Amino acid sequence: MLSRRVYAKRCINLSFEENKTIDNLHKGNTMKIPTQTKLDRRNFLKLAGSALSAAALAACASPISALAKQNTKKPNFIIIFCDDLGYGDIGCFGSEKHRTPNIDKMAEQGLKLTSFYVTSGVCTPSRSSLMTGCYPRRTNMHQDAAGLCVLFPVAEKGLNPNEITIAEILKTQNYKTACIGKWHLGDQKKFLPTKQGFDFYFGIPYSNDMGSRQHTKNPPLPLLKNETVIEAPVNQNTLTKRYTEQAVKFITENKDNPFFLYLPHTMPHNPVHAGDRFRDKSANGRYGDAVEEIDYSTGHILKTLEQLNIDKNTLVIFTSDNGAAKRYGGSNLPLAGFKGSTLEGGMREPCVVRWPANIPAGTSCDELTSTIDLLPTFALLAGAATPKNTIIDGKDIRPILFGKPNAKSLHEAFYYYQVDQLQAVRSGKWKLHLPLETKKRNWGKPEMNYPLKLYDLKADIAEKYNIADKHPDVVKKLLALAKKAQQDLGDINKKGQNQRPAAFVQNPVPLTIKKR
Ligand SMILES: [Ca+2]
Repeated sequence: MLSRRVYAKRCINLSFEENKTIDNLHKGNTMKIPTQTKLDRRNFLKLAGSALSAAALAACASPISALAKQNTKKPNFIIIFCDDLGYGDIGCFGSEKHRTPNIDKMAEQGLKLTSFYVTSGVCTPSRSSLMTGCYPRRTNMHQDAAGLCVLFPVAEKGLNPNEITIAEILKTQNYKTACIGKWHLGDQKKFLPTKQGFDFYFGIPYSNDMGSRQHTKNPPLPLLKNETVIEAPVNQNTLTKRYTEQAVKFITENKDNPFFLYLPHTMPHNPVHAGDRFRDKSANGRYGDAVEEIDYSTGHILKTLEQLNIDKNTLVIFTSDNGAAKRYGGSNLPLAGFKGSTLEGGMREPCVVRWPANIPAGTSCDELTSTIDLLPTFALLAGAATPKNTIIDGKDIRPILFGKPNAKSLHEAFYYYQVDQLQAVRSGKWKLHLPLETKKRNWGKPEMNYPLKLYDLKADIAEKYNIADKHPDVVKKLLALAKKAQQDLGDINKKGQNQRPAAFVQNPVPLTIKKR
């Protein structure tokens, strides 16, 4: 379960501002509460528990009614997170095969982020970053207990409950939270979304190709409601529809209070499924059917926000957990490479952000942004503090979202890891592929004697023209940045100085329907 003691400790040490607030409140000086440091008593107590000091408890007690009022103005957050959807798979990012009018309209009303990255070309590490605001190696979620690239069913490993997730941060500000979809950060009870800050969970715990149909040793693919398996094997044809219904229900029930909806779709990951209304309707087989159903789902959610008159106060992000796979019909064009690669196609994702009250309509930004930025940015937007004694790799991207003139990425460098190996680094428009004797792949034999390559991504988004010879100073600078990451986060056979442990359970058990 969530380590209450650790959370309480971190809450108390959150920041100078936070401590000042507690001091002020303790002295009865409730007029000086900084807006970013409002504490919600119920959730704060729930999370912080018995380890919280008496002073902090007293601090939480007085301003309850005032805070409740202010909380109604906090923005809602929705993250629609596809599984294996490619950079070129939606209309507003260039797809000519898939009809995605709802997502395209969302882009017309909002912002396209065209250099938006996930931190890994595969599910588990990528999702760990969205939840924690950190690179996967920071939290040791870059590989499973056996060194494979993702978690598998009945895994002894999971995201450490001591990590403070984006949901837990929002809980301190009285948000209602739901995770509806594929989790993939641990399938044992102590690792489920309900133990990581989510009030409600509905979905599958790992990938849809990890059921007993694909691997006889696995349990039938389970569908969970909170911590209980309610269907196994799950009927995948109706999953997108059911996720959407659950999402609309959650939004409707929480229209009067701030909420965070994390909607990690199971589709269009292989084996690709679509509902009756969408099956055999697209121009791109089952893959296209699934993408068009996700588009419909997105439109339905946006329409619900409008009908409830909360769309202006709701920030919605649409993106994907990694690039399209090579075989199943998806496209990463114009990027090179596929899922499971440190080429752009594996890790740069289509991203659309809509928030009518704050994000200018019909805009686009090519500054480097990433899923790791969402935790600190949402925290700031919600008036919550981020844990100051814990390294967070993400940056505040509010100026980019709000379309501030000349808003720049705050990332000096972005790091591309494949499992445990650092393979590339980007800084500004430059991307350096490191020279590697053995370049690791997720599966199969490594690529041998991979040479150093430098690309100018502004001029050469497809990574075709190696211009390392012409820019020795740039190569030198990026090699130095790579060295920093190798020391900080580690590399193959090298521990990083600032990594934090994942968590493990002994004797993991399969998630199955309990017999009555
Ligand atoms: Ca994926």
